[in-house]
Amino acid sequence: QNIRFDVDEFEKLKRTLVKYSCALEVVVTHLNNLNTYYNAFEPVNPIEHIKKRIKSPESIAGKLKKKGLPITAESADKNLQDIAGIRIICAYAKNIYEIVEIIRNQPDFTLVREKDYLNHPKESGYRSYHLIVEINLGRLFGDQICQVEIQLRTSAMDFWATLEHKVKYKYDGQMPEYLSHELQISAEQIHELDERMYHIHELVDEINEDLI
Ligand code: 0O2
Repeated sequence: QNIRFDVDEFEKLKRTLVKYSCALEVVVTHLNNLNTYYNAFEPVNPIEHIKKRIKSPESIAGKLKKKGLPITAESADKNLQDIAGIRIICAYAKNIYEIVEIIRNQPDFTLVREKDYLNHPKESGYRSYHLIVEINLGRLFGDQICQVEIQLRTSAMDFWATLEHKVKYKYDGQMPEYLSHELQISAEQIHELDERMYHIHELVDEINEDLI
């Protein structure tokens, strides 16, 4: 739909986004350290990979418009919680709760919101675990608080969400019924596949234990 910030607001937004980039790096560093820890000291690393992004100005403007909010830098800063976003891809859904627990207990972040779309999937079929954490950017930034969204999902859920997002974007939110139905069915199949893969993983673990 090409919603944009006006020139002055765009300049202000660029400055706001610097703050979010710094916050994103702080949180990513903690998560990368967790990844390093698992690789070095634990027999299995539940984290497959970590992705990060700063929401584009077009996407910020689109989301503000959708929510009926002013398309200004101040409004984005005040109302959007996912300007800085991190996605942690885990092998199995069970691993996600383990990582969530670690993030909850991380003293450098304050957890401000959690949504469990793993056990409570959206009507679309979307599954993921969402956390919003706050960090203090320190003296240089006048002790400003900044929010970062962390989404956790399996590779299969990520595959589904990426395709569904593309389809939704293509139809500008007006997805034909047959496509949303197809996507709901595939979301269920992906969920079953995730559970089967975990079952196989557990069986292999049992065999390994018997061999020891
Ligand atoms: P993008 O382009 O991925 O950033 P809020 O973000 O709090 O204003 P809401 O709906 O309360 O809105 O937040 P929620 O449910 O936690 O969802 C936020 C993000 O989760 C979305 O951001 C998507 O990334 C993802 N998401 C939520 N529902 C779906 C879904 O049905 N399908 C897919 N593919 N992704 C979903 P954005 O800004 O919408 O999109």
